[in-house]
Amino acid sequence: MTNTTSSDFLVVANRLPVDLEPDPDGGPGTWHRSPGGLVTALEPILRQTNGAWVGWPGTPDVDLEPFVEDGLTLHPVRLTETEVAEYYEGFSNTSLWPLYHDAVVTPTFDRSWWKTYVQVNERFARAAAQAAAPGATVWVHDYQLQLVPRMLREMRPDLTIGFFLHIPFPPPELFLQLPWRREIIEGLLGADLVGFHLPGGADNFRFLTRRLLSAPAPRPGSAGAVEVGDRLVRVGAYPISIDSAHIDEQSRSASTQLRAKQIRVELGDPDTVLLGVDRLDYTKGIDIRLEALRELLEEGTLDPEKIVMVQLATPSRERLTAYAQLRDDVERQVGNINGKFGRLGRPVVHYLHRPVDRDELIAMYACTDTMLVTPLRDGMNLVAKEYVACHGDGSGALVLSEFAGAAWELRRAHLVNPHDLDAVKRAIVAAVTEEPAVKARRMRSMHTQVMKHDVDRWARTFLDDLRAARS
Ligand code: GDG
Repeated sequence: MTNTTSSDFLVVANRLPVDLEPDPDGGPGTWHRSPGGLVTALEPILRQTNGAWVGWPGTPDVDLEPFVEDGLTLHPVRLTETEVAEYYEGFSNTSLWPLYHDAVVTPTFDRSWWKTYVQVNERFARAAAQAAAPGATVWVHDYQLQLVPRMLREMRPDLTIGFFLHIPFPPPELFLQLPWRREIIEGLLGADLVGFHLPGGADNFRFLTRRLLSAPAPRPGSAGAVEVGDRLVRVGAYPISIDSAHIDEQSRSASTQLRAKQIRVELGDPDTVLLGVDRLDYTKGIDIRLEALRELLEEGTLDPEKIVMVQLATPSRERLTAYAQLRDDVERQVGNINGKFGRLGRPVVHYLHRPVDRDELIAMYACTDTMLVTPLRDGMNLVAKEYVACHGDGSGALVLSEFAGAAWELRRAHLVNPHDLDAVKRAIVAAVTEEPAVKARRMRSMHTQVMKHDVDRWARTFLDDLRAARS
């Protein structure tokens, strides 16, 4: 079914919330919901507002008309194989992604990737300009599309444009390495409101507008807005969240509780279940938690007969060298631990390199005693919040990196510096051995925070501020 009517509310993101999987026999292909934080966060809001979504369907070189899938109006943007390699894998994920994550892997800057990034951003801006009704609100997402706000404003000055960055916005000394730093800042300033997860990101951005564009310091009473010619661009912090009530309810359901018990039996009925859930990405610190576990087993602090760790590692960006390398390293670590401490039918680490379905994931959160979230840098980390939402009964414990955005709100977690291996080990031991009453107090306080600050509130706050910014 097609739908060509223009929309009053539009989301523009690199990926559509569904993936087109081509048929091997050349047929039209089938649609699947695609994984990832952004989709999880935005789907409920779009359904409530009857909005439309502009994005790439996940397969190169396909021409598709706008269509409606599962109640969502989708406007596919075509990318060629070369564009995927240069705009997405190249500039977005080999230049910007590592640069914005504290350069934990050295970013590569390539002039032809940049040209393709500009070209693809123009195509997204054009697609949005075509799909948006007069005076519509357009919400542009993430690091792949930082030039779209300015391009779209030039094409359609009638639109209200918001931009939200889902990954950290780096400190100036890192951002300034980018050869096209000025263009990116100018691109973002095309929006009426530029949002980040945390106030630190917003501060970094404001500083860079003064440093690179000589924007005047924000006027008192302007809530830190940046002056660009005769326009005022609002800048703010909007910590993203999850559909907390839904996850909370699902975790309490009889079927989830039953499955949670079964999982523990399938794992050999250990005293303690540890869990990690991540895209297989070098920013997530999967290797750090495995190293901590290995040392704790080696020293005898943890008993391999009593503890089990599950690591779900969703495949991600598999064609990039840094990701293939990480996979090898993680799989070697898992093999090492199991080779040394497992026995027949009883590995210590259960590792899955494939996505599991949502119901199974919730049951896993529910049956887990200690969740391990140890990124070196992470914009927010929805996994930490999802885990907390599943423990409204006060059970469970969370080990959380200080460098995940979630640490800003989840102060009662076992917060840890992931660069300090001894500290990670201490945090794991503390989480595993803490008195149940103390544990429950921590978890209940975090649960209250996550229930109150859900994704709905995040989106409403952003969109209210966007309306206010425009008026
Ligand atoms: C980016 C930023 C920011 C994971 N494995 C499975 C699965 N997931 C779901 C989780 C969660 C989502 O994917 C991952 O979200 P995160 O926030 O943890 O991480 P990124 O993908 O890196 O997201 C991040 C986010 O954007 C939102 O702004 O928080 O900092 O990097 O919802 O549950 N879901 C299923 N099976 C899996 O195996 N069904």
